[in-house]
Amino acid sequence: MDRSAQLTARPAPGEIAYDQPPSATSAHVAAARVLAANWTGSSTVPSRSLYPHQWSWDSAFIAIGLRHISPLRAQTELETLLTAQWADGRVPHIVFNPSVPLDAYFPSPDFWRSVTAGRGAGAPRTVQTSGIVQPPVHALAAWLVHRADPVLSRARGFLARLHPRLAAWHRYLLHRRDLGGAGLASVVHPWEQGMDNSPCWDAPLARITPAPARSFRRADLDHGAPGDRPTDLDYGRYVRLAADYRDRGYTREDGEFAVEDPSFNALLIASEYALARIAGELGATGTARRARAERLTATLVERLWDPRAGMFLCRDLRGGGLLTERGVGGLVPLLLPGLPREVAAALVRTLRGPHFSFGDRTRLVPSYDLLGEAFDPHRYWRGPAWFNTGWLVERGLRTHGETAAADALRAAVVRLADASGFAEYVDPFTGEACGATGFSWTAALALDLLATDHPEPGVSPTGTGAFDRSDEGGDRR
Ligand code: 9WN
Repeated sequence: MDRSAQLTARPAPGEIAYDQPPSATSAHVAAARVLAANWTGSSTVPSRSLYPHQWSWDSAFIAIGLRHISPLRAQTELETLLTAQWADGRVPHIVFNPSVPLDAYFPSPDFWRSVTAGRGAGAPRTVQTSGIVQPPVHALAAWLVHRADPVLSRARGFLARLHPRLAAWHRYLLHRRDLGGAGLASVVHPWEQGMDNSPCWDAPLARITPAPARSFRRADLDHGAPGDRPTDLDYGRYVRLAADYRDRGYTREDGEFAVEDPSFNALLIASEYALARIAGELGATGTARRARAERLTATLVERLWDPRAGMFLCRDLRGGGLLTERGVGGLVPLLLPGLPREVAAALVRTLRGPHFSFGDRTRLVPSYDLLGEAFDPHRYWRGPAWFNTGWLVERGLRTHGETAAADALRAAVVRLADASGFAEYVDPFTGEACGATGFSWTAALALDLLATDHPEPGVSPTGTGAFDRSDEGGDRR
């Protein structure tokens, strides 16, 4: 099969040869080709078919991979996204491309109506966006992109221009979104956390009256198999929550859904460490930010760690208490260097234990508990393995010196990404491709793991662990 056919074809189960790794060069070329095909000139779409606009956390992951091919494109990716930032600091989860037809994706700009409904919150006037957010991976991405080519970055004033925007973004999350009052940021819609359809949201979503099915038309089913996608009932609830937030002017976060999520907050903390580095590069001191990242790590453990589950859980602020569902987001805090040693060790045991079975029954980390009642190996975020969470857990394992497990996960990400045609997600047991193929962050993060071969293990207590390495281009000033 020629390469372009491979990028769109979905391999049948059993077709994937796990034990024949792709050559690094062919995987690199194929991944770079996906990113080139999805580049619009100023940013990258997650998928040409399913997601034809710019998505916030996708762009951060994409930039992390793009820096190995074109540091300039990687910088531009983040700059384009941050141009659509709202005056209150929020970075919208979608930046719409005006040349894409309205019916290509739902909910479209005429649903969000950011320019009018978001006026009070400072939505931009010249670009249409959604009104909710996604996980704050951006400062981390900006730091890594800078490290890939510090000379270009300094010449273009990349960090100097981004720093105030990133600082405003974190301020928004740490103040406006501290709905629980303990210091952590909350999400007000499942799409904000990025794992839309996770069973973690089933209990809080059950309280939401769905919008009538006839009141909207899903575009995702034009491209994806219904069995791989959220149900109509879930969609009705997503629509209701987003419409209610919009109708409150995107300024009142007192809706029926409010959750403190471990992955969202771990990414915020990792990005706080990165912002401290960025401040240092710009001649300021990052001490206060680093101290805050350490304090937030302690708060995360206090609020969301469940020693019996051996992992982090979500806190439902409207239903009162920790949700019992085990989602992969509960393993993501492993990337934090300041975790207590026993917490990190327990997370690694959970990753290898019966609920996720990494290295035994599963090839990549499943998005949800293998033993959970809602587990489904193909349906969106209810079991399949995703490449961004694989990458995050790999970074975490490396941060805590779990080199053998990190090497195994790294190899699995690269192999399955390439073999699945850079699928959006895969069956965690068989590696069968699900969702879209030619998916941007799958290609980008495979590229990143291909490029960052065997970094030094170990933790820098004031740095960002595995992100804080010497193999990212270095300082060529
Ligand atoms: C809603 C773009 C996005 C990802 C999310 C993923 C999916 C959108 C959707 O696609 O969400 O934002 O329509 O399902 O869940 O993580 O950012 O790739």
